[in-house]
Amino acid sequence: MAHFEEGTTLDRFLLETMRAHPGATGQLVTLLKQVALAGKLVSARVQRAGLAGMLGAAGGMNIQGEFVQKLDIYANETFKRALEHAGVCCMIVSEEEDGIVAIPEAFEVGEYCFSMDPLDGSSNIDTNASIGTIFAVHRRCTDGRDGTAADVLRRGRELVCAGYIVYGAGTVLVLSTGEGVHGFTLDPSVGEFFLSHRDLRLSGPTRAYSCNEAYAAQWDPRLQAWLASLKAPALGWSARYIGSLVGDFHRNLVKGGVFLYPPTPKAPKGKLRMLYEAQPLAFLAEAAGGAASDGTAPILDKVPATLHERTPLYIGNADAVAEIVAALRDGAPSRA
Ligand code: P6P
Repeated sequence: MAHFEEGTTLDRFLLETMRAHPGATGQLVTLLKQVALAGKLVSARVQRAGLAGMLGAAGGMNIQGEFVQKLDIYANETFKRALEHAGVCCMIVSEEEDGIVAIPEAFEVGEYCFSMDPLDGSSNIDTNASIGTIFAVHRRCTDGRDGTAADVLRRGRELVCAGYIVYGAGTVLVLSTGEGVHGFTLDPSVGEFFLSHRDLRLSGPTRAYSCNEAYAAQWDPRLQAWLASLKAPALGWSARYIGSLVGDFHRNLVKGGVFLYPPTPKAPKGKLRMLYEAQPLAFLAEAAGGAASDGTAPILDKVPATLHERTPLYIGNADAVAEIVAALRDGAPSRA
């Protein structure tokens, strides 16, 4: 990959990365520029949410049975509008939409399928905690005008790109096309994303775990034993949990850590969704040298059966994910 100094704009990064791929048509660059535009619009609205009466529930319930916040609706519409007219997508899947969103007849379709959680962590909106947009991009594998479920119900290894935009103290877009993971921070004074986190890595051991421990008594006893084994003072582990997947994942990507959302009797398949949460973050984790598992198999090897399928998720530094998988298989390690 070409050498990019800090301060490179996202546009320059995308154009120069495209030039490194002679067969590139420019459609993916256009798609990601539209994602960046939508991210800027959502960021501006999130920053003003407290003032603009955008906090609080909008009243509806989405397919997940969750109370939909007004910003969820705004984010969903903004990303759909930014992508549907650009001639680069043949379908859109969203956490906020029951079924596939087709590209309106008035617009050309393109070769990409865009899956998103438009505003993950939205239950945290009125606490000013980090929230974000998570997205996954497949190249279509079907013919015809409109994309179908078959275009996205595939192994995550077939993704061409994945990323997220975290709306926190700053707005950071993190993405990968498989060759490294890079972060771009928005300078709202000029409306540009600048390269700020080149080649983020999840390598080496970690001593930070991230989970909702209130549910721990409901987990597999072997996982409970693994968690308990971390708490010997000499081991120096710490706990960090925001309750917003994109915020928890971003902290772990920048500082190291392992995130767990295990199944419980109430959520036997876990809470998080394969298509637009687990798969894109697993794509990023592996591209950064980390790992992501459902407890038995790599997330990227699984094929979702439905658009909104859920999965258990263990993701972050590879050594910690491997320990969790081993504990669920063989029981917790003895840390003599
Ligand atoms: P819990 C937010 O509602 C979310 O979908 C993810 O962003 C987050 O990781 C998870 O749920 C938090 O779930 O059960 O800990 O509140």
